Amino acid sequence: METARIAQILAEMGTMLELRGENPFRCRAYHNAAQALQNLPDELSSMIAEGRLGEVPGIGQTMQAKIVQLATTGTLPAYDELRQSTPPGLVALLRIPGLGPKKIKALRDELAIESLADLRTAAESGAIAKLRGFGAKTEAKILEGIAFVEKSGGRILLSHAVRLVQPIVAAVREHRNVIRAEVCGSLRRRAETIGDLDILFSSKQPAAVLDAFVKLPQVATVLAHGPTKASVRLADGVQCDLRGVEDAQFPFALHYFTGSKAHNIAMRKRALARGLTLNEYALAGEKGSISCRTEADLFAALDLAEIPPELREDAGEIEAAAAGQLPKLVERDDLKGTFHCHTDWSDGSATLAEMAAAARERGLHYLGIADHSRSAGYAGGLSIERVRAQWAEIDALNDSFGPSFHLFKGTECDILPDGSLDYPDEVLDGFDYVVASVHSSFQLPRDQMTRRLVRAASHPRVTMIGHPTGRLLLARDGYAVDLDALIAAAAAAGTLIEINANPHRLDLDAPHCRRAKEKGVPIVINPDAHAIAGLDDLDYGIAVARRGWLEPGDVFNTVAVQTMIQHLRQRAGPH
Ligand code: DGT
Ligand code: CA
Ligand code: CA
Ligand code: ZN
Repeated sequence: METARIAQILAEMGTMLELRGENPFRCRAYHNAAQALQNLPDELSSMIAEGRLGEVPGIGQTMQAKIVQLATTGTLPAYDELRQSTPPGLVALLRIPGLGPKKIKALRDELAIESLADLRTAAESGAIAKLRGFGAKTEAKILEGIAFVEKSGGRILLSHAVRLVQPIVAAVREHRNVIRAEVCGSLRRRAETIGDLDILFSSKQPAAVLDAFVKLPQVATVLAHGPTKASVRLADGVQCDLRGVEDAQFPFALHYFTGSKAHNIAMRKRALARGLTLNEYALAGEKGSISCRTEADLFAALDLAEIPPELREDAGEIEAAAAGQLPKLVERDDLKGTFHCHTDWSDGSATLAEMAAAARERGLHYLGIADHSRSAGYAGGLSIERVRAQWAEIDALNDSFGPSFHLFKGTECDILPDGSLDYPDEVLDGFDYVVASVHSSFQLPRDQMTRRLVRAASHPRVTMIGHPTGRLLLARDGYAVDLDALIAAAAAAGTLIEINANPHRLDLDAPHCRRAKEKGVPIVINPDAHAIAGLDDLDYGIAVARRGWLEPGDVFNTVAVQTMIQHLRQRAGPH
């Protein structure tokens, strides 16, 4: 059995014993042993063979016997018994913010709570508020926690994770014993949703850093706290893992804990093919370990160009890096402007002038306005008269800007259920560009929805398709649609497809961006901003584009303002 799995089993046993209220020292022994296994100086199998397991601090005699049994037979009766006698729902309660083993044991003893369902019933009836050591506030918190866990499966949006991690990683970096620290895991890869936060640091005294970490004000519950690793639950229920390594190990650990798991496995294979072993601490060969100062050194040691974290999904990035064919990924500074922004003419909160000023402050040279169309009554959709009034105001603002900034007249035009558009062609002709989006009849069968979007993408006045699947991350699946058919139609008509950078949407997703690129469909990164702050969401759109292998040339809004003015004029044709 793999060492990591053995460590996991011991940790799980420690947790189950805690939930039963066993002697804390006994529980600790399991967690310490699990921790020690993760930091072994050598391969477990050779340490067992040489009888050196006893030398490892944190592994006592009884624990040694258990580890040897697991390593050699793959089973441990004590583990199976514990699992059988621990209700499976009980461990899940640890995911609720503010509930540690002690509280869970009290709930089980006093109210026979053994699952999330039991917990909800008790909290809703007010029984928890009456328990000693709980109270009404805790009960309300528990109800919130249940809602969160059920809604998200425990995952959170990338934007949420970024907000949470920033102050924590800053605090870690400020600690005087820290040499360097980085965010790893799915957050460093800029995945659209995040399971837990992973932070890595290097230090000569990791224990002191971890002691400070578990006392941070953001921490609600300490799940595990050892000499080189701690896991905590933050006040809003999210788990955060912090690991410390020696500085010489940092590049290897950074690479390993950035993942993805699939990428790591492929990298380890590549190392093995060269007679090297790669793990979270080192890259080693016959003649000892190869020292690396940075991740780039690690890649170079395997004859690879440095692979950006966003590409590390074992989706061809290692082959591309070996062949010197990695894309030069688009960056935020490549964006010269953006489209699909709302103002207070429809359901936005800022005025045209305010949005323009905010865009300029963010280094953009053009901004495409796109208030809702007339059918979108729920969102203050614009009548044709209001559209013409808005054009006049945009013309006046453009006169005041000069050549370095430009507002484009646009609309987020509803795609009606039959695929026709919400304004007549002669009105559409007056816009500089048109975003066409679905905002109604989400339940259409897949073939009908596909025909609807294909028809819109083929319309000569449509510049781009907005949020093409309509999904809301962690809240609502997208409507059923054949995206490949949409991409093909967009390619044929020269229509663009949007990456909606709103962190709730991130739609088109990264794998389909890559497909669109292959089919020659340019992508446009739009914030769908409904307020000034929404413009900052462009960073999340860039994350999706990078995960989709896009280069500046694949992204429409990387061209300069004067080129864009001409480009849109040509697309619109003479009228
Ligand atoms: P998440 O937290 O679900 O959003 O996704 P990650 O990728 O952050 O996953 P996490 O937190 O479980 O682990 C962080 C990284 O550690 C992961 O991306 C790759 C590495 N890792 C974790 N478990 C394994 C494993 O069993 N094998 C290998 N090769 N790598 C692993
Ligand atoms: Ca993670
Ligand atoms: Ca983790
Ligand atoms: Zn929309």
